[in-house]
Amino acid sequence: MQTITLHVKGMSCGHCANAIQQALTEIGAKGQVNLEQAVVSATYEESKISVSAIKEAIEEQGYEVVSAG
Ligand SMILES: [Cu+2]
Repeated sequence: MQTITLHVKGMSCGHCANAIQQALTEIGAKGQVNLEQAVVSATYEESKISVSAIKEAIEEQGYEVVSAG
């Protein structure tokens, strides 16, 4: 398992956090959102999911991933 920290623009409330967490669950990752820091921690299996898939899942919900690492 691998965990990455993504800085995400546009998250403002619990609805945003839920939308992102659910989108990550749908691709088989586990997301944890920190609204104050505008950070999403994603835990995933490297052999199954790519970082770009994680970014895409977040951006499809309407948020901007400004950095991932
Ligand atoms: Cu919101």
